[in-house]
Amino acid sequence: MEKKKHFSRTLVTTALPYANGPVHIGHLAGVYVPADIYTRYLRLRGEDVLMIGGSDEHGVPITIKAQREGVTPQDIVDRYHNIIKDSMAELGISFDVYGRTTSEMHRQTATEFFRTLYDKGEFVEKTSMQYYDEQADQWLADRYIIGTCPRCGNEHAYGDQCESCGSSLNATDLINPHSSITGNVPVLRETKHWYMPLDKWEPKLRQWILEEHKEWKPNVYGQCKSWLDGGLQPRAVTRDLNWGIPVPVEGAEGKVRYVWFDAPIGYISNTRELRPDDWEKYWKAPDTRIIHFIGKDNIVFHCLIFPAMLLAHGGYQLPENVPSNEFLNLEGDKISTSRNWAVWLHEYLRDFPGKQDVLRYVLTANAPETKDNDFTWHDFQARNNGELVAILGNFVNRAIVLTHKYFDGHVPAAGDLTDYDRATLAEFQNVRDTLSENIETFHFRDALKDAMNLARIGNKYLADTEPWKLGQRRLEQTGQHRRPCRRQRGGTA
Ligand code: B3M
Ligand code: ZN
Repeated sequence: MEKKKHFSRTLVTTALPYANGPVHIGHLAGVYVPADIYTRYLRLRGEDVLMIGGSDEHGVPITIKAQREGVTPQDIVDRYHNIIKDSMAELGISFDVYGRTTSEMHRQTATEFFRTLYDKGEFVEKTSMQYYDEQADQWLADRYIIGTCPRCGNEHAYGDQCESCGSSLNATDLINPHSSITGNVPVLRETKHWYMPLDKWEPKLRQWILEEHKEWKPNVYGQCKSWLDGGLQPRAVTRDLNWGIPVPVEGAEGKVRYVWFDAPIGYISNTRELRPDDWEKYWKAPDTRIIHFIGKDNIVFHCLIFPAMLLAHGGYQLPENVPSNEFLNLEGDKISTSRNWAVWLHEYLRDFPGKQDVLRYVLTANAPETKDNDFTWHDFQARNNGELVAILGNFVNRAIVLTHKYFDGHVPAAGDLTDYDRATLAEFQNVRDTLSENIETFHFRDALKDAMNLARIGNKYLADTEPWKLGQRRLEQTGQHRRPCRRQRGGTA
């Protein structure tokens, strides 16, 4: 068996949600709940781990929302950053920092990063034809332009990305392009941009992923392989837009950085915000394990584009793994913000007060780890009643009631163990080891099954050994059997 690498610390990053709307169960199941399980597990083991999150506040998703509502982009991000931050905290997602890409620290970090690449000659400056909406009098970057994906035929692909097949696109690749502002067919106009020659990094990326990370999840590895086999193209990293971080070089007035060239650096700036004095070891030390938790539409950005940026910069570690989930549907239908078809986290928390763990449980039990999955309220109810209450709740309740009734609320020292006791303890040990292994390899559904198996074994043990009989005898021997039981109502246990 391959020897496990030793890491002294772990940096967990979670995709930065666009601050153009609240988060829903799809985001939670895909990214935040699994990342939180992984981080809490490492913390419990006493490891040095940081969980980094934050809002993605630049780019076209924000300006489109602002235009539709007739407010400023700043209004939009201020509103949704707070809703997202508060609701995730209330769900118990235990970020060590939840920052934002409009922060001063981010602007500074991102600007330094750009300058370093620029000064090293890592960009290619190129004039090309880009789409322009004459009626709106505006350049059509990214989501401002919609058309048919040349790879999968999805008719609602954006100018930078198809969310259906995960492809990262150039606007001019789209078939049948039209403006998302006016619906018009756009014209082409000349403009200058800075490009990252991804082709230059292709051999390194090939070696790193295809040879050195065969253990990555098949969906992630497969997408990367298909991209690499298709050949990487230079990507523009600047945009003609008035919302974002200005491009800090001459001749780039009025241009901002492409949001995907900006947001991943947010992981770095948020780490720096949290640990101003020693952030670098979490990014640069070879014994740091970096894990990016993301959704499947972000694979190409985290596995190819961001690593190429880090390689071009120099001095940074590449991620050890990029566990990416598939999508969660709702009652058989794709979750959609525009159709308001979602379970929004802030509304769930309002409608089910105190029921955070039920949602976390159901989203993990049903996590779309290997294929798209479906969330239904029927399943939610069935899992709550049939699993959480009947198995886990029952076990915990019986153990606590017994401890209070017969041992005054203190767990007693173990007496002589029977063979059955020993076998049960060994079984616990085995399941616990499998559970650990499953969490460490990002199989959270299986890990949850293991956790529930611990409760099942416990319930069976209680039913088989009937410790209340023993307890009753003990009370009778010590003459305490008439003492009323404090705090508990009695019952079988
Ligand atoms: N905001 C896309 C998304 O929410 C984007 C992720 C950024 S991670 C650096 O799907
Ligand atoms: Zn596509």
